[in-house]
Amino acid sequence: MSEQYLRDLLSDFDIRSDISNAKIYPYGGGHINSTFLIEGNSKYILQKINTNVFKNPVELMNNIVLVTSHIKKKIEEAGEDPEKKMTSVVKAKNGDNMITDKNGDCYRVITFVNAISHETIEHSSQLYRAAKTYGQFQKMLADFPAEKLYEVIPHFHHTPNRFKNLEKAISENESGRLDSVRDDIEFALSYRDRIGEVVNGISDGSIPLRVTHNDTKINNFLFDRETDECICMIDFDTVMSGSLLYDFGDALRIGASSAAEDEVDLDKVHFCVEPFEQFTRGLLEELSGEITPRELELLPYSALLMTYEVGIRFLTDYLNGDIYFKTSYPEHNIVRARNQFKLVRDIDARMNDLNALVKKIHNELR
Ligand code: ADP
Ligand code: GN1
Ligand code: MG
Repeated sequence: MSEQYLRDLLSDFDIRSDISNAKIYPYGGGHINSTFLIEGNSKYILQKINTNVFKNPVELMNNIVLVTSHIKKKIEEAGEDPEKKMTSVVKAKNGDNMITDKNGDCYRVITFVNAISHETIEHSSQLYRAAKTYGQFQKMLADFPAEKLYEVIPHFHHTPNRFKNLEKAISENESGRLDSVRDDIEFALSYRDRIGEVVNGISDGSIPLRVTHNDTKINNFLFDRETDECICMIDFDTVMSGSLLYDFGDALRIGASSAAEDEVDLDKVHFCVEPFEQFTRGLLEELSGEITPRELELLPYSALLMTYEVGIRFLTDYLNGDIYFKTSYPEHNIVRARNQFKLVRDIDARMNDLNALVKKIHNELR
């Protein structure tokens, strides 16, 4: 995709400000889509949607428009400017939510909220503010009709299903890398009996289904450049029915890690209690009236579960030959998997402390 190619694509979108001299460059650290910043008088995000991952981009874009419009309406009702607090999909000139080029590739333009994301956190208070933003996101979507959402990736956070995918990847050994990851596989398989709590809770009704984000890694929260206030969430590709526990756990697996998701030196990778405490406090301040006893009980477990789940997804992708996540070098996925597994060990070792901490915060807020 040359710069000129992207510039030509932009002329098909209904962009009202002059971007004829805008600079276009790759932006952000997402693992799925190809993201570009359009920097002219106004800024925009241009993304090539990864249609290997998202097989139904029209339905996906419809979900995003429905969810962001619903949220913007709530922001407006609260007397604030929705354009400053939430992203919008910029329509194509033909009225569609995206364009499909002659190669069948799909592109979308999203407004740029004047804020930045952090790949790792710099201060644990950022997690408190992120949790508040997440809690408000939950509240704003509480009356959203979930049946209007297309299930973009079925069983996205069904961990036992992810486990089966790992077993399949092991038996197929598509990449020929199996022998080099025996220890990692042994670790992953040892959790077989401990990964069903959330899906079981959803089945028996103790865990309610809600409209959830499903990809709450910390770089999907935007923070004000100057004040570091958490402005909003982005990356609504996976908004679907799900459990609050998915979002809680997923936010903490990077948010409470001492290091980047692909830090190679595992001595530098720890699960930190302080950001966990901050996120829990922020979330419970917003949602303690809504959260069920079983959800409350499983908050620490969900950090373990979601970190484990992503770990086995990286391992699976490594065995499959790096066909899902973007990678920058051949060992990238196994480095990520080992990093996540180090966190899993750490969370597991601290589970009693984390459980006690959640109870303490809950009691304080009652
Ligand atoms: P991916 O699915 O690949 O993660 P994202 O939509 O999360 O794609 O975008 C990748 C990164 O680009 C984000 O983590 C963030 O840094 C940046 N980004 C995306 N959309 C916006 C936006 N509207 N405003 C500001 N930054 C954005
Ligand atoms: C992907 O798109 P991004 O980079 O925000 C992935 C998440 C994983 C994450 C691991 C649609 O998130 O599920 O947790 O990588 N998104 C999708 O970092 O698979
Ligand atoms: Mg993202």
